Parts: sequence; structure tokens; C-alpha cells
Amino acid sequence: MQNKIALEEHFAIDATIGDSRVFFGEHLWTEVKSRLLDTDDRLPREMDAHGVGMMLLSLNAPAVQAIANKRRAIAVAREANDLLAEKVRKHPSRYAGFAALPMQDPDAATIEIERCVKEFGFVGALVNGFTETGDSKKLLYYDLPQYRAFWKKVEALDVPFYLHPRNPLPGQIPGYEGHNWLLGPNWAFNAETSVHALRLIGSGLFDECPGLKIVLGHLGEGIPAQLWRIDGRNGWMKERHRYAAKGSVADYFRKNFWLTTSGNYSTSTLVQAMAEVGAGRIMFSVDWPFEDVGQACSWIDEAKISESDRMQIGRENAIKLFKLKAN
Ligand code: GRE
Ligand code: ZN
Repeated sequence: MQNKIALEEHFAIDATIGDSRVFFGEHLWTEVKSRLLDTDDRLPREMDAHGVGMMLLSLNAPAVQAIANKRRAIAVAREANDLLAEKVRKHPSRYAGFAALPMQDPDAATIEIERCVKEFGFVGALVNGFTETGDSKKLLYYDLPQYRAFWKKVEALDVPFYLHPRNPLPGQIPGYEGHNWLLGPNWAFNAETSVHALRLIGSGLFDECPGLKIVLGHLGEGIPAQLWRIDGRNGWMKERHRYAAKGSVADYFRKNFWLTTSGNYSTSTLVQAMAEVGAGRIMFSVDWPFEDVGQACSWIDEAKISESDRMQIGRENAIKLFKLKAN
């Protein structure tokens, strides 16, 4: 399939590139680092070689979310967004931008997303999980009350918010101790991100802001496989714990969430996600530079799904959700 659109694709700036270093041994880091810094030559060649027409770019992880100092977080987010705006200006038919946001300061994040959407034409924001505060016992998840005005603004701007993974802090989850291989994309990313997404749902956020559009990568961070069970148990436990939302988890998951295929090229998992949320809510993505464009593309090009599902997932859903002027 030609002119695919991919939307969990990362770049880095000097201030954030070190954050990706920890995931790779020396031999791979040289390659990943050069990929993260090159959006002018290498990435367009990858796109051309594998039939990707457009990519929605975002900063690497955890980047801004790992900066405890508010003023520095605001400055790094602005710097990254200014640089991304330049990349988009340089390649307007190939790239679109997701804003990085200083969630340390909800008012500053609100101002920054508005600046990026209105001044630069960015198509949404991508945020790397919870935000650090300098106190490892106090992590900021976005269901907290201080974010409600921010969410109202996101809803009013009518742009999607991509909730991207990050690792838990060292010692935060005792079960990972001595089993470092479970961290990162192997497991901890999906565990951390799915809990955050479920917190957003359970907090009643989508009753207050029914127009919010949240994007999750990696075919839904494991939630599609658990939807029935979450609601099955939650239904009869309602009186015994606090679940503030009016509807079931599946109601919101099917109405306020979209999923991408980033880094999860399993046809059986895709088909299962399609069965849970519908092909109209799933969008192709690679997770460049941590995954290969060629591998992702040959998978979606050949996956045993219908041609109309492939067109929706490969391109049409993204055009609709992000209002893209795609070729
Ligand atoms: C990511 O998607 O952000 C990511 C990393 C590090 C390793 C793998 C990966 O930040 O997918
Ligand atoms: Zn990613």
C-alpha cells in the first residue's frame, strides 16, 4: 500500500537525546542516535522505500516529563516544539507535528498546546506518561483535578492527545527488581501506560470532556484484551470502591480512544483489537527509530485483513482524526 501515514515516530534534540540512551547497548546506540537526529535525509528515504507518505513526528521519551524543574521543562518543551515546527515547515507534505508539553505546570501546558496548534498547525500533543516533580512519591497523572482546565482546552482545540509510554521510576514497582528485562517496551511501558489510561477513564474525565480524543500506541497497551474482564468485575464492585465515571470502561474506550500499531506487528493482536474497537479506530504506526519502517510496512502491507480495513488503518483513519491534508 502506498502513501501510508504513520504517527508514533520520534526525533530528539540535544537536551533530550540522552533519555533514549539507556535502552540500547553501545553497538545499537550509534545507529539509534543517528536515526533520532536525522529527519532530513535518512527518514524521508525510509519513507520512500516503504510507501509511507506522511509521518506525524514527536519528541523522544520521557524527555519533558522527566524534568522535575518546571521552568526548565517549559523551556525544553518550547525549544523542541520550535525545532519541530521548522522540520514541518521544511517538509510540509511529509511531516506534521505533535507538541511536547510541560505538564509540570498545567497552565503552561495549556498555553503551549494552544501556541503549537494555532501558530504552527500542530495536529495534537504527545505526552510521555506521568510527570516527575522531584519527589519520587509524588508523580503527576493527568486524571488529577489540576488538569481539568487543560483538558477543557484540548477538547476545545479539537486535537488528539497521544499518551505515550515511559518507564516507572526505579523502585516504583518492586516486582521489576532483579528483572530489568521487564522494563521498557518488553512489558513496563504497556503496564504503566494502560494504568494511566484507565485512570483517565475511571476519574470521569470523559463525562466532563466527552469530546476528548486519546491515542494509545502498541495496539492499545494491552487494554483490548482485558476490556471484558475490567468491566465484568468493576460492574458488581461499584459500591465497594470509587469509580467516578458514569459509563463502563469499554464505553469510553470505544468512544474516546484511538489505537496505533506502533511496535506491535502481530496480526492476531490487530484482529483482536479490531474486534474490540473497530477498524475505524486503529491507525498504522512504526515507532521509529526504535523499530524499523521496512518491517512495519511489510507487515501491514501483507497482513491478512480486508483491503478496505488496510486502507482505513494504513491511511484513512489518520486523515480523518487529524484532519490532514494528505497527498
Ligand atoms: C519509545 O517508543 O519511546 C521507545 C523508547 C525506547 C525503546 C523503545 C521504544 O523510548 O519503543
Ligand atoms: Zn514511541
